[in-house]
Amino acid sequence: YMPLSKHDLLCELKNRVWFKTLPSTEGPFKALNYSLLEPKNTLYQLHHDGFKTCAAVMNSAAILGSNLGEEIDSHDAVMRFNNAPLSEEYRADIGVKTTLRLMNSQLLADPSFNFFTDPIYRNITMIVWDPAAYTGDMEEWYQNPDANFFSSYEQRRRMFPRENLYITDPRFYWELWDVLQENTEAMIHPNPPSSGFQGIAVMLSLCDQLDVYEFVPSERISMKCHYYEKWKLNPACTLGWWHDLRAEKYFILRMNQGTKDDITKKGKVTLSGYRANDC
Ligand code: NCC
Repeated sequence: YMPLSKHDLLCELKNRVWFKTLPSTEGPFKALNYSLLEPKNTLYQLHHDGFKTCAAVMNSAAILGSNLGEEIDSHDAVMRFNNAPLSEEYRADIGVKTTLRLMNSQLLADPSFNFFTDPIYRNITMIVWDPAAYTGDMEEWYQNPDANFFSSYEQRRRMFPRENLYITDPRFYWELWDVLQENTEAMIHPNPPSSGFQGIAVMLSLCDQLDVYEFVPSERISMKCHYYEKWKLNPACTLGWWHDLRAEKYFILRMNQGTKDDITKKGKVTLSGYRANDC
């Protein structure tokens, strides 16, 4: 096992991991005419010029007290995850700007997330993924998704036909998983990568430079889970259980172009995007 350099790790991602939307021309999605439901432009057509500077803000409680809100909002594009709220009380630490939101399928399937009414899900680009088997059997996935979100997706597409809401092709995150496993000395869980890690890969394909906040934890690391659930203690949120967050975080740390101080004080890792690298 020979660890790759920063540049070679990034090139592995660049050469093998590009975001793809649901294969609407295959299997059940073809039969169901899913291509008619899809947004008019692909993610790369929509953001064809890409972005110079980007931020990806994790849902970690460690961001509380960081005062990073302004710094985060000064990026050209900001990605947030799942139901991460933008309420006034968190603004100073997390900012408010949101360009993209990457969510797991629970957010659409479970009505308690108020996906259809909460303004945090309006006027942004959204990506939703659902854990599918590594085998890539689309029929089986459609019949038995991890969370029952296909009907909500259809309903939402009819409600807001001009919205850019994408379903991830499971092959995207399994390709990402392959690169993670091949570059991790230990065996990792055979589960899809976390939303945070998937989002980092999406942003690397869109941005020249990406600042990732509180993925690799700062000195504010704690037992707490989310910045919006101050009472919930669960170290697995930060260290992983179902998702192999430790492997993901170590992988990202190995590509860091920023300083140690940025990690300790800000929980910030700076990565150079696909476009900024010749591979
Ligand atoms: O917790 P979650 O993730 O929504 O967080 C988004 C991403 O932020 C990073 N994170 C979060 C908390 C923390 N203390 N440290 C972190 O590094 C992770 O990279 C994470 O991916 C998910 O990945 O989709 C996840 O979603 C939740 C949950 O479904 C949503 O929050 C909606 O309630 C999962 N929790 C459960 O299913 C109970 C979580 O395992 C993964």
